[in-house]
Amino acid sequence: MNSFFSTKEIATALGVSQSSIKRWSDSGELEMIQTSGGHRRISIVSLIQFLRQTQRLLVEPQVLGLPELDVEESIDYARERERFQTALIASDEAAARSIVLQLYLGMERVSSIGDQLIAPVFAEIGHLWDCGDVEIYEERRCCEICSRILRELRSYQPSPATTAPGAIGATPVGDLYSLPVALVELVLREQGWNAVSYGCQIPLLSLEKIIIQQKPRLVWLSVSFLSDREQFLQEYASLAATALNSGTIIAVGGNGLTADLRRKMDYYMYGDTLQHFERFASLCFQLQEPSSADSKSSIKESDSSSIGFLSRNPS
Ligand code: B12
Repeated sequence: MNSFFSTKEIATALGVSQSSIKRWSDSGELEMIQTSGGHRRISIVSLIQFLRQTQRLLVEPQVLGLPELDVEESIDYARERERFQTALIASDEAAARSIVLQLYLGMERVSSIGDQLIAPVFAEIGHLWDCGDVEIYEERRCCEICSRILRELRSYQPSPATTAPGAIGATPVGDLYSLPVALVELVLREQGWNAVSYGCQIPLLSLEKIIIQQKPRLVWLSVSFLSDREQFLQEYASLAATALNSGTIIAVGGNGLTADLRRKMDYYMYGDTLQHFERFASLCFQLQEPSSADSKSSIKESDSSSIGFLSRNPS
């Protein structure tokens, strides 16, 4: 898929005149570059952000390699879940892609798409696998299709500002669940974080090294499956201590973190959903760099999505 388009292609896709495109570019609404040959070009990132901000609809999305979008329909997640599940299990990638892009271009936040579409549909696919109605290879194919769609969404997100706070995340060793950790990265990048996911199966000691070297403002851990809980708790305790000493805020989530496990862990925030996390992350985004001295007292004030640490020193 092209990442830069001419004003003519964009005008056709939007069903407007080229002079409108030039006007939006001159007013700064639609970012444009000029080639060395003096030709105006618009990146897909600028266009997608323009469409999200102006809620303008593409009348000929195929000109830009984007799927047909149902312009009339209002967002109904129950209907979208049914359609998304059917498309995934039928390996109809174009239909699955169109459903997610429609929501994204419709200004739905990534957290809503993750919590209200992707998580429940995959929970259902998991249930169908458990009942033998879906084969392992079908479940895997659904994951691969969804991973590609999330990668495409990431390619539409603007690059973070050079001054953006840093965030890193991963899943621990033994945890092969790639969708939730990728979704958290998208939620953070949508807020403007310089968020980088290290993907699956990262030794927590390795994450510690990144914290010491890069001093990110936030580290997130997505835990869907643990092969050895005691070993995880040990390694996690060391990670949390390093984060604490570096002034790095640690946030965790995932179906693998049962309540009894969480009681044995230290963290700033546990999120059942991405929408919980999104609110917490937006507060952390506005924060001044917490100095390591500040964070030298115990992390966990409360383990729901209340932002305990902001009232950590009520005294
Ligand atoms: C896809 C899948 C896999 C795939 C993942 C592939 C991939 N590329 O990602 C693979 C093949 C790895 C897999 C393997 C197994 N799986 Co599996 N798997 C699933 C499935 C169907 C979907 C999981 C998923 O990605 N969901 C989509 C994400 C986005 O949703 P989510 O995980 O719920 O995350 C949400 C929240 O938890 C939260 N969140 C998650 N992480 C974070 C992080 C932060 C910081 C925050 C704030 C929030 C947050 O936000 C998300 C969005 O709302 C689930 C079904 C289910 N109920 O979840 C079964 C499921 C989890 N698997 C199951 C099982 C049993 C297994 C195996 C043990 C099977 C086996 N015997 O081999 C292995 C374990 C292997 C391993 N070492 O990991 C069972 C678990 C049962 C149990 N009670 O523990 C389930 C529930 C299926 C079932 N119904 O039985 N699986």
